[in-house]
Amino acid sequence: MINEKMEKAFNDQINKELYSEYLYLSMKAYFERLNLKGFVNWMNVQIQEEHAHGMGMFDYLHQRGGKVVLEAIDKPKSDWTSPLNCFEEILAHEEYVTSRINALLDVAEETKDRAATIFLNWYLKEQVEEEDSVGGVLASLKLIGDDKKALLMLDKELATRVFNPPVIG
Ligand code: OFO
Repeated sequence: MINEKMEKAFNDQINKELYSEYLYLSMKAYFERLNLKGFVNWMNVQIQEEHAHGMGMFDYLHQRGGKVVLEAIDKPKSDWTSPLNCFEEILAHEEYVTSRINALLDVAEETKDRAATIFLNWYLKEQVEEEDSVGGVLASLKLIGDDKKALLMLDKELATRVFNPPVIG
């Protein structure tokens, strides 16, 4: 049976993962408006990944005999000033999520929940990948500046991203 404090921390994080899904859905709508279909595809993959992250914790909590309590999901913003501005915010968001996973690991340590530590290590590794992949797109956008042709080339590249359902834990 999972400790109450750990259970609460997991429930908070499920909400954050589902908020991430919602945020990327809003960003997908932004890129639809810009008609940048490769960026739309990139967001689509991100949306599915965030859903998988949330559901991974949802399933894990049940596996550990815990209770899932869903809270309201915050409203994401719906406008950005540019693709660069959007990706700057994504990186900041992912860094925040990384800090939350670290906070969960602190609770796991505090409550001596070794099983949760092992499970959460997967999420920490995933965050390293997320920050790296977002950082890569952000670096390209900085190089591109106002070059519309280069932006379209990046859009083509982002169209190739595919979702591979993660094996969590
Ligand atoms: Fe779930 O990794 Fe992004 O937020």
